[in-house]
Amino acid sequence: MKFALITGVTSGIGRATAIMLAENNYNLILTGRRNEQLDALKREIEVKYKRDVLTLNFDIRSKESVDKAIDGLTERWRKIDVLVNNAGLAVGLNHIQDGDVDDWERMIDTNIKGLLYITRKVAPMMIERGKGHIINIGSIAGTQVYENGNVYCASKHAVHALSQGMREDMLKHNIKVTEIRPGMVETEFSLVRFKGDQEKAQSPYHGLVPLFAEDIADAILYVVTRPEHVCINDMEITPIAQANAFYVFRK
Ligand code: NDP
Ligand code: 8X3
Repeated sequence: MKFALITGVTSGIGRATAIMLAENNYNLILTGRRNEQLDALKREIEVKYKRDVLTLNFDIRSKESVDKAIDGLTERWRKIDVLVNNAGLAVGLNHIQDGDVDDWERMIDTNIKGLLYITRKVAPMMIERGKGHIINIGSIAGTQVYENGNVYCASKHAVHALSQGMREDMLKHNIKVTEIRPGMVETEFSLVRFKGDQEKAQSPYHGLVPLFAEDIADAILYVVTRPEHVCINDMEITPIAQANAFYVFRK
């Protein structure tokens, strides 16, 4: 039985990953801010898959909260085999001169600093055990920059750089680092980006079949089930109707 810690499981990719790893014999540490969804997912997994689940309810932007939650883990839960750095968001879609500084801070604090806070606490536990696997959920926005995407793209470029840096730093510790860069995935992502505007949130998916959260969970399952000596470094995944951040084919 293995242990995985997944950040941001209250919806989308994180939730689908929790379910898929539970189906595949993982006990889980699940984190997010919405406690009701966290509790419901814990119950679902315990009842349906008979796995042990620990929920940690904190805002990943708070270093104090991250430290307190991870420092509070008992010995059993400190044996983390897989860390999925998934929690993240895009807020707003504006030219740089019109950007909302609060939106920028939310993206930078969550996508970059939050990922760093968690990794800083979990990586030493993996190093102590001489094994582990860190999976960073980046984005196609981590290697490509589109108009209005400025700060979100910058935050995911940081995840791309950090993934490469972590892989180098973790090399002698036998710890795998994988970056997964999805294109368009239908989750709550667009609803958050467009601040609750349902109509705008649906617009990216008109006339095409997007990826679903389960498609990314499936990729995560693939990378964690490779033989010990194999590390999948990078994966870029788009729906068949999306070539990259710029070209999309709509019917
Ligand atoms: P969702 O909005 O459905 O899920 C995002 C998750 O992140 C939620 O569980 C949310 O939980 C959590 N989260 C956000 N902010 C915080 C915070 N401050 N502290 C703790 N948890 C937080 O979107 P996705 O599932 O699509 O997004 C998951 C990851 O995938 C993100 O990193 C995103 O950038 C990336 N991605 C998404 C793509 C897409 O098209 N959907 C494409 C490429 C990458 P809660 O609100 O309860 O805290
Ligand atoms: C989400 C994909 O293209 O909206 O990271 O930036 S995109």
